[in-house]
Amino acid sequence: MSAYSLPDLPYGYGALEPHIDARTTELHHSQHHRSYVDRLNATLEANEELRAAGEQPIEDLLWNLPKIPEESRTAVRNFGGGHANHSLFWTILSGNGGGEPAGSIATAIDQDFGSFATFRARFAGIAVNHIGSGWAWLVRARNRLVAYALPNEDSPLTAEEIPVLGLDLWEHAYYLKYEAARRDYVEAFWDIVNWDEVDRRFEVAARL
Ligand code: MN3
Repeated sequence: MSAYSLPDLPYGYGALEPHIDARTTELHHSQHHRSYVDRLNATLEANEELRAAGEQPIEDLLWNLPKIPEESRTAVRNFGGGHANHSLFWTILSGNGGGEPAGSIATAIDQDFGSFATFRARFAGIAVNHIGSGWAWLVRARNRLVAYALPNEDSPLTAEEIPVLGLDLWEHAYYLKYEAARRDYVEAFWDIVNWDEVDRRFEVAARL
């Protein structure tokens, strides 16, 4: 029995064109994300103690990472993080996205960063300057919004911080179209952010 499953994308593989090309989205979802799900399930199935752990939502599994037996913890961190991160990523993107945020998230960004323009420049700087694989994150932490990068598939949830926006910085996320120009990929990201979904996630996080 598989505990976790690959979610369908909320749009077709070409929906994020021209900002993210269809082939990249297809490989990213059907190969990379699927591989995280499969390897997470294999990790949980291989350890009798972990079978019940796979019954919780993926977010809870990562929140409770310290409770995972040490011999399996790195695998759960990587593959569970990969599943959670990509599951968030697909929802905060939209072919009809872009523009500026509205609602509670807009107010919070103004409050914690000064303005949307300041936030956008800070987040883009973090994303462009991060070395190697990882993600740029906007998280709700200790009642405020914070932006930072984490390496690999590490999830903010493991630090008990709630991600509301994330940008995949692995080369598989952009290299087919952008090659070494990560800066252009980061710039294109702003045209496909689904701010309604970011706002929804922020409101859920603010209630926790
Ligand atoms: Mn990825």
